[in-house]
Amino acid sequence: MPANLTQQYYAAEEAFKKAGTYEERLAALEEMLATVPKHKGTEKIQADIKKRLSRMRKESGQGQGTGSRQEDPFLIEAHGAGQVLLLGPPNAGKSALVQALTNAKTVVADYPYATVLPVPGMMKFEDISIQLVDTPPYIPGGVAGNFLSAIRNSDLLALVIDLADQDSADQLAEMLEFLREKRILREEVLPGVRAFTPDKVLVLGNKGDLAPDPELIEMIEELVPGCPTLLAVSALTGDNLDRFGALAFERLQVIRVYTKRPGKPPDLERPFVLPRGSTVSDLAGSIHNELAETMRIAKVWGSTKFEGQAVNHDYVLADRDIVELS
Ligand SMILES: Nc1nc2c(ncn2[C@@H]2O[C@H](COP(=O)(O)OP(=O)(O)OP(=O)(O)O)[C@@H](O)[C@H]2O)c(=O)[nH]1
Ligand SMILES: [Mg+2]
Repeated sequence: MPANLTQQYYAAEEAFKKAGTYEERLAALEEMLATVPKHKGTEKIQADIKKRLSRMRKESGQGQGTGSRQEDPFLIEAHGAGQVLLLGPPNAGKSALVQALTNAKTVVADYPYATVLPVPGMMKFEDISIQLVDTPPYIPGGVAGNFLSAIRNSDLLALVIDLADQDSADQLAEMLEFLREKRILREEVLPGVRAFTPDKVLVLGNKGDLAPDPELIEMIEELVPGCPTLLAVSALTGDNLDRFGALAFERLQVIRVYTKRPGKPPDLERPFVLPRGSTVSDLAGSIHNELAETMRIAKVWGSTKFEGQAVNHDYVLADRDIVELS
């Protein structure tokens, strides 16, 4: 049976052949698996890719149960509603931003290259937490191998530039070009591929308090090809930092759902965070594996026409819905 491989698959295979590092080979193989058409004619190819993937992960200690994934300082375990990784040139204020927004103890210094390893912290947004990751500086031409894994593993990228630095537009353009070249940033991303569409990248123009010109933001947006959403902030004065939380929440594309037991008030303290588009069944599965099968009645307060309306298991939930499962 013919394999009928697609353009996307060939592009991933090409990236695999060109890959210079372990991380690039791994990412390309994952993409080959995601893009290979799934039918009888490609069974052998699929099996071969899976075999190579599992061998690579085993060799690097990333297989399940080895525990070494946790030990790699670049691979920060995700917590909260999503992980936002801050990336930017030396001295832009990444550590100061993470310090201003979370309880993390980051090193803020008036000299460059102060941060040597990623540091996570939790940022409060309304009733949930979003994880921020401070990182070592980005340097033109590249980052160390596992740094790329850290970038790919996050849910959102916040590129940090220094508005008081006259090279900030060039630095931003260069970072975006680097991400495109590494195929981390692209127009379309298939499920299972660790890469970002442009909406998953934000720019924080930091040191807004020192920005020389109020029109600087517009100038950068015009100068930088494909400039993502750019927000002027200041880690020092706290200016606009609340807008960053709201923007990150929106771009993570998640919803908060509260649960209640029959006859009891809802638990508004600890929402479940689910991808946008999740159904009542998805919610049940995330509470308990079996619940998705055993639940019979689901009632929703919020997005339904009536309060406490009984809905089907495939009902698509909205942010702030309250759900009673029984
Ligand atoms: N005026 C002003 N200074 C800031 C702001 N944010 C950071 N700084 C200063 O800029 C310098 C660098 O800040 P860091 O947070 O250490 O920068 P970084 O991007 O983490 O630097 P590396 O770890 O070297 O990559 C420090 O002296 C900070 O006090 C800001 O919003 N306004
Ligand atoms: Mg730092």
